[in-house]
Amino acid sequence: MRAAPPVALTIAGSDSGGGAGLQADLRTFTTCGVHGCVAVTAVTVQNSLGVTGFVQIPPATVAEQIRAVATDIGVDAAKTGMLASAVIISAVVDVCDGLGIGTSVPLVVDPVAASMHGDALLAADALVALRSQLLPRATLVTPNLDEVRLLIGLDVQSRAQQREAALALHALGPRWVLVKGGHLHHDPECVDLLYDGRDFTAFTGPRVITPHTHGGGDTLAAAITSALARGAPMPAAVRYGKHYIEQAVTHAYPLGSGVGPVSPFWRLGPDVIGDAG
Ligand code: PXL
Repeated sequence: MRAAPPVALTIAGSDSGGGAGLQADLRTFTTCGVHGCVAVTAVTVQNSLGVTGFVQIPPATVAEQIRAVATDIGVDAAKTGMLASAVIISAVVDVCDGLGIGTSVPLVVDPVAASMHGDALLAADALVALRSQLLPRATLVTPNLDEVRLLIGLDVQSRAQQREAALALHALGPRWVLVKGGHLHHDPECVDLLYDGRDFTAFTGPRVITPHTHGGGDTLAAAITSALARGAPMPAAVRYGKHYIEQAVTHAYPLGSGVGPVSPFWRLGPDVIGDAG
């Protein structure tokens, strides 16, 4: 009998267009060699043009999904994406505390607040819960610059301010912070800054010019979570994630008449993808 692969759990919303959310997480886990489990938090109605609505899953059901997975299958690393509301955040925090998720099991928090079209995916009052309850339990938090502005009120315009943001975010309690520089559009490179309260590590890559970046943040966080599930130390996990997302953005494809997704296909062999890769 084969050995089981490492297991990663995503606590996230569904994207009917298949480009972001738990769909992006699962395909990233798969192409990173990790078995993916899911606790669904919300079901969004969306396509390439945006999100037109969503329903939330009852908080107790979110918690029960996490418990069902952790107590039988086991979780090597977990990540959160769209959490929708303060009551879901509280339920997630409570159940994770009892299961060692965020302590013995690494927890990556992608502080998703809105879609790239600007549609809200997190209630305004839930920001407080995210900041005060979830961030202190995060092994890693991975904000983009819009999320930095929401979390700490700093409008980052430079690499120097990226450092400032990392310091302020780390003070909220996560073990590691990754301030992503993808939204510094005037910067010819794309620098993601990792900070553990002591050392800064800059992960520098090319800026890939494409309109199709839907699911990019989810994909990066899921690739990092996959590496953590395999036991990689944080800097190596972020390096792995950075390489994964660079390739995924390079291979992004159009879908519908709006914004297409980043692609996991680059990880599959040419016999599978043909010209699509
Ligand atoms: O990419 C952030 C994100 C996460 N989760 C869901 C989403 C989106 C963006 O649209 O729809 C469900």
